[in-house]
Amino acid sequence: MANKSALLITYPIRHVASEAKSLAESAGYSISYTVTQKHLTRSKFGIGKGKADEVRELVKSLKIEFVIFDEILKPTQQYHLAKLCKIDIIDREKLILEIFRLRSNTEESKTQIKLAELHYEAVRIKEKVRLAKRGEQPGFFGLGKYDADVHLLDIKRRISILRKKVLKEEKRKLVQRTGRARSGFPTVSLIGYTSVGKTTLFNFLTGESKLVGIELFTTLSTSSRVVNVDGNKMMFSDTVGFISKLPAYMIDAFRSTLQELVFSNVILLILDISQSYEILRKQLSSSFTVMIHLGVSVAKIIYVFNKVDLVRPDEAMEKYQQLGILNEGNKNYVMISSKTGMNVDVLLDVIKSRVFVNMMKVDRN
Ligand SMILES: Nc1nc2c(ncn2[C@@H]2O[C@H](COP(=O)(O)OP(=O)(O)OP(=O)(O)O)[C@@H](O)[C@H]2O)c(=O)[nH]1
Ligand SMILES: [Mg+2]
Repeated sequence: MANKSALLITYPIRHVASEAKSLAESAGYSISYTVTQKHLTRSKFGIGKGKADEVRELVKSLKIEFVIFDEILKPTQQYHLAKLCKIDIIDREKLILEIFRLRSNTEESKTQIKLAELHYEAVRIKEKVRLAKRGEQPGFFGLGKYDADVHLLDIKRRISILRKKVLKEEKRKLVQRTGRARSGFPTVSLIGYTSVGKTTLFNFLTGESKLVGIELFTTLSTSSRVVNVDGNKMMFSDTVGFISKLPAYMIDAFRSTLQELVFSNVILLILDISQSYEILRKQLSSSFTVMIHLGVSVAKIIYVFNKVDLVRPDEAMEKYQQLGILNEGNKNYVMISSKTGMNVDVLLDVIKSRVFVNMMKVDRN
């Protein structure tokens, strides 16, 4: 894939800027220039007018093809900035959608992503209609020239067809899950921020060889395998990673994939302990946001600090303590390396005891 030259507008915070760059690269852009700003949510352009003019000049002189804006922009802001710079503005929402689209390789994930894309488009067409009524002529820069109302109706129709498809898949999975529940296998789901090592751990536990990678969002669809752990059969599920500022409708589009979590007996919330405290906090809060949105019980969590092979033990402990995770009597965290297998046996012991406790709780309810 030929890389598209882009100018990145992001926050002046190292880990935030570096994540934005990884996202952009994962979507096939190469960043030719980076502009950092403390505020990216100003009313008209996201950034201030002076900065926006500066960006316009940079775009012209450096022959930039796209501007990547590391915030979720309102359609009006996106429109104003696109009009000023005369090129497409890819905001964080669009960037994530583009990566999802590139990575989707199953029928189900393709449908889910199409649904999210149509939602994104519908919001922008509505804005186009609104701008047109105000006498503006928003008929360019991706907004389309044809009759917006007709287009909007068509999108709504397609959304409703895809929703039905997703719903059908949800039902199919529910039947599958009920069957599984009857067969009595406890289920253990692996969740966490993108790139923390979920699939690497899944592969280690199940002997699978699912794709892992440093790029963001390597996994987009769920894989489940039954594993015999010391005579106890358990079902492990790997799933799509999370990221900060993931709009709720995108979580909803992945609902059938993520619903597995609601029914799991144990949730392994995986964090990358080799990252800074700020990033760990972000990984934790993004995972909580998704879990709360889906209605997953936080009580089922075992915190798994992965990539411990990359840090000194005292450093790892210090970060864990800084996070202030409540540990009410039961050990609810394990430090492991999915790459070397270090402590995975300890993790399995913790899982076994937790599965038993959690299943007892379910039985009593
Ligand atoms: N050093 C080290 N690297 C690891 C470990 N676990 C995973 N990695 C690396 O981290 C990167 C991401 O691993 P994945 O397993 O693809 O992560 P993921 O959480 O499944 O990521 P997504 O599917 O993109 O959300 C890969 O380059 C892995 O080799 C570990 O314990 N130690
Ligand atoms: Mg993965």
